[in-house]
Amino acid sequence: MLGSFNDEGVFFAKKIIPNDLINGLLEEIITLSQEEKTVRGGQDDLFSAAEYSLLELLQSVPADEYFALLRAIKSSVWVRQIATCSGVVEMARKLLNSSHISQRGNPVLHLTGDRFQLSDKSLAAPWHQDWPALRSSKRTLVVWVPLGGAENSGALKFKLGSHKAGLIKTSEIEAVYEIDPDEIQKYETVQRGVPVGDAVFFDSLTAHSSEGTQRLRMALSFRFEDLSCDEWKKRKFTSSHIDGIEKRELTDAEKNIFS
Ligand SMILES: O=C(O)CCC(=O)C(=O)O
Repeated sequence: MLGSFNDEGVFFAKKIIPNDLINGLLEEIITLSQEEKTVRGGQDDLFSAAEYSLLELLQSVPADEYFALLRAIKSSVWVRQIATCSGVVEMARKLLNSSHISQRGNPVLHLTGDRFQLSDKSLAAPWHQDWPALRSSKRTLVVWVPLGGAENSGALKFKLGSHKAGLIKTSEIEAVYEIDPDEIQKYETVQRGVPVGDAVFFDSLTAHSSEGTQRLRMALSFRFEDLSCDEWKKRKFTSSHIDGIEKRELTDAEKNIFS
């Protein structure tokens, strides 16, 4: 497992998130975004109910109210519980090969879905590495946890082995640190559906992207840093990612961290 992760920069973990945590979060999303608080049923029903409630909300309140709710959901205790459940923390320790790990920044909520798009700008992410937005420990692990809609084209795409290239040149820093696809064409692309309950662990240098979807696809991401990283210690354990991304060009010193 560790060997293939070190080689490919991505690891698909099966059934690692307890169902009751995902269901608890979906029920909370439904409760907070609609008046009717009695939705019951299996996970697929809950996810469809969450999609319906969020869409109703989006169509009935000003955009800033909708965004405020999404921000509130991100700080839910259910999200914290998912990000720190024992299976996830143990896997992060193994993959980082360190027993001293941290979660410096806050979790992020990712949505794709045609009807959730508020402008002509897609909600999908172009090819990018996460490290430039994080700038914490040299080896930082990203965990991506779908809440629904990621069984097929809603899953992330990865460029296997691209983490070994260090920092890849970016063309655009407006939303994420976008990479020109030509820079990473030599790496094999993998897109594997991720059922609810599974999680994807990837190196923050592994290039990845997402596609626009028709229905809602919702996922959480959070990061683990290696507190025993000497290089990060020298940078006084700073990070560019606490509540959001501080968007700026990489300094020469930052570029040299991986050379
Ligand atoms: O879920 C998505 O659409 C994008 C996720 C992503 O790029 C990330 O977690 O870094």
